[in-house]
Amino acid sequence: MGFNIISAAEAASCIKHGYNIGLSGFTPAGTPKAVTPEIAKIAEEEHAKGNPFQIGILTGASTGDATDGILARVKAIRYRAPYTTNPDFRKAVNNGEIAYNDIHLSQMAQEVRYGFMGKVNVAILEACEITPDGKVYLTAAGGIAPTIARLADKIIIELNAAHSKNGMGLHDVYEPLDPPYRREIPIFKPSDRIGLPYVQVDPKKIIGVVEVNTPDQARSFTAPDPITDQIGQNVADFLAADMKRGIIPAGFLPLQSGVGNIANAVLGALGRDKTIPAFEMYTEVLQDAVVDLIRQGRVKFGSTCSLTVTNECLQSIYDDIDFFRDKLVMRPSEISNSPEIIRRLGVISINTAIEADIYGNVNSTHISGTKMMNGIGGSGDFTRNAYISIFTCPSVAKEGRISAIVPMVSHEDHSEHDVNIIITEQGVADLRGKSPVERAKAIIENCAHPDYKNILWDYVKMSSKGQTPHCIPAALAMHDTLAKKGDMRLIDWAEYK
Ligand code: 0RQ
Repeated sequence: MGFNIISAAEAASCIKHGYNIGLSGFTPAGTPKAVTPEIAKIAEEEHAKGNPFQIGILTGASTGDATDGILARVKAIRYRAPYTTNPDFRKAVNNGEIAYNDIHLSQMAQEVRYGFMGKVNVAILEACEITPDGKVYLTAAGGIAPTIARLADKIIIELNAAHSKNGMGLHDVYEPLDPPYRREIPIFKPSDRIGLPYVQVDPKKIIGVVEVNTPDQARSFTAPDPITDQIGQNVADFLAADMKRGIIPAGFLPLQSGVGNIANAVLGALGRDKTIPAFEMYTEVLQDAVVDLIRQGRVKFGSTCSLTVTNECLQSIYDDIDFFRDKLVMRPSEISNSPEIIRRLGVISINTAIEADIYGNVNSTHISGTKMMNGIGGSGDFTRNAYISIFTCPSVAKEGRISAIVPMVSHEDHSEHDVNIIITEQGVADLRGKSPVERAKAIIENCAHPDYKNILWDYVKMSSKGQTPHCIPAALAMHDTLAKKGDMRLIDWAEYK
């Protein structure tokens, strides 16, 4: 191999206060796991001595606890972009301890290249193989690895034996040029390959290789429940009907689906619905349900940024690589989430909302308007550019005390101009071609929980006329009622007129 084998602690000692580190990975998949806990130890030692020690973290999407969790707990993160999911990180962000820049995932690599986030001092890349001339074979995700590897002053490789070398060849590594020299990204179908199976790095920049044998910190799924199953079925029925009407071509269109239990249930339902032909995915995360569907022949090809699957599922792919090699590709997030390609391919996007309003604006990130949940992730990349953009969510949260359908979202990530379809377990609101007033009717009648239908109609009745009727003093009154009385059903509109 020709590189120094160093310990994780030795590698971490190269990271100084004020550095920006760039990490491979996208979700816990493919994220380094050995060096970052050692950085946390250095931070604790320095803090005990009264010295400052904080770093910036630039990566593809969320990481595992070994990065966002451990480093947030020891207050070692000054700056972080983009998406995260860690509860301790979330707590620190909402306490105002971390500067968190929640940008669209497709933009992360280019904004690092444009210099918007400062220098990348050190890149840490997880690999299943590295060659003496600097060919780095990534593990379970593309993320922003090619960009940070090129820009960083120094590189640390975590060579992780838990990822089989069978994974070599699953990646298609491609980095676009920057304006004004940018050209089209020549992907015309999900299975097109346009790059290299490895990240080429300058071997002189490699400080050393840390040998690791640690699986991804994958999240497991809770079993689907009747609500998620019903949402999944509603999505499948809607898509089948759109195909029958000829809106979706008979050969179907590539799908994108977000993370989480709802997304997994949706994919399960689509797989079972035999009126929908075998389809392709052009997505950013691929979960266990899709791997099963590939095995069953229901999914013909999966283009993704990461294999965000359970460790058993990942191992089963490595073990059966001859079957999967021509059915899967992993791409950098700049390509998996590229607006250009999403629009060209006619991707159907399916993402999860925290809340939606009666006009079709969607909040995917903030609880009650101020507290960050996870982040926008790739949901904006796909929603804005999809052929059909779908949002799903249960109609109520917290045993019915919170309605997911509200008069006005308390934070907006996806606007009424981009959102085509809202689906809850109650039903489907098709917003395409509708005015705001028509949309309100569809959303309240088809998606709101029965406990909230009259409440929402009462709001509409008290709104002043206009293109988008609202009663501004009352627009966030359901959120205010939740804060004051703990249950949105206790709203008294008279207090807000
Ligand atoms: O709370 O955790 O205390 O039980 O929010 O909600 O219903 O379990 O749904 O896990 O799929 O998460 C939008 C956050 C949904 C996620 C979001 C509470 C609810 C529960 C979680 P508990 P569920 P999920 C691909 C695309 C944005 C990014 C994205 C997400 C918790 O899907 O981060 O889509 N999406 N990226 O009780 C208060 C409300 C609530 C509420 C739900 N209205 N008010 N709490 N909850 N609605 C991924 C990538 O880009 C990598």
